[in-house]
Amino acid sequence: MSETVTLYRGMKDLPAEHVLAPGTAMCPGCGGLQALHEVQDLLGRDTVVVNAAGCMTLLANYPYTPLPGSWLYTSMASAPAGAQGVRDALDIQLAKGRIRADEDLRVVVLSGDGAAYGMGMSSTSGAIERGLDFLYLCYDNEGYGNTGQQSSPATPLGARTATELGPHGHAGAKKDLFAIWAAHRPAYLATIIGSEPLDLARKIEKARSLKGPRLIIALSPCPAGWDFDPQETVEIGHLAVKTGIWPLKEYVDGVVTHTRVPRPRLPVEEYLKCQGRYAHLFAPQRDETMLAAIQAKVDRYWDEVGHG
Ligand SMILES: Cc1ncc(C[n+]2csc(CCOP(=O)(O)OP(=O)(O)O)c2C)c(N)n1
Ligand code: SF4
Ligand SMILES: [Mg+2]
Repeated sequence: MSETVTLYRGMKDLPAEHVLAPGTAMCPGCGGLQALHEVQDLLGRDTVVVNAAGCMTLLANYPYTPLPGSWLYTSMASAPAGAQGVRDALDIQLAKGRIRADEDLRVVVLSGDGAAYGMGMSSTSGAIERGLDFLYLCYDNEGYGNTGQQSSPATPLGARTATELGPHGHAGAKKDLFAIWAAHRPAYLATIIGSEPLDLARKIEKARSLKGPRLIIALSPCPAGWDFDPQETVEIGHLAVKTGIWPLKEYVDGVVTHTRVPRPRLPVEEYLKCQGRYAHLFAPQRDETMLAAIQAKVDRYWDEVGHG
């Protein structure tokens, strides 16, 4: 008896009744998913997504992909190595004439901050060093969201997480992933947020037009991990930009440009006070020392980049 196995290239090849509505497995108001929706619309079908374990992994139900292109799942540490394998396979197919140039696919790593800022750093550094032609999209919800919002190397000062429930929240500072990538002199770097879709669209178009290692970091308001009402996602995104705690910027040819300079800059408290992860800074009494430290950090950043 013979059995026919059908290999699907992506959602576009699926019978309509099997197409999953993207986002059905995710928390309502997920800011990471909002950014991913916007980015996927711009990247289109000719894309292979290499996904490191995290919240977005829940989107895929084998053998179906949640995005219009293809989907490969890897361990947290190895998505850039997976991307190298996919890129090499495509290059071999091209060289052997098995696919035409117009059938080539774009290779995209999709990971959370735990993978991008931490566990996957070594394979990321190696991939950039080799000049791998890939786009790395990090949705940064500032913690290990999928496993209950434990602290990650992207958790900001003062935020409470499942592993830092003390009176002052997280004692460390958010790692500067943008600067770490910039030190490798990649082809392109940018920060985005789903609540600023025009800025996001321009940066994705720019990234699409370039070759080599490229990074996009999307701050991703996370109702479940940051403790806010899901309908506040867009407003919290706006406040992240208006208070200056999430600078929107890009890096091209060694030059960093800020694409939105918040003027006047709102006090950072406006952003902090709408999230339960910072509630301990306001009640039962205000933690003036920590609030001042967070504000000073934001002010120092903008002073240093000449927009104070
Ligand atoms: C080496 C390793 N340690 C722990 C886990 C369990 N784990 C799965 S997803 C996840 C959180 C990943 O965090 P992040 O990359 O920020 O993605 P998010 O869950 O926030 O989307 C963890 C710790 C794992 N898959 N591999
Ligand atoms: S935990 Fe946060 S990042 Fe993960 S799906 Fe829920 S809202 Fe999105
Ligand atoms: Mg995360």
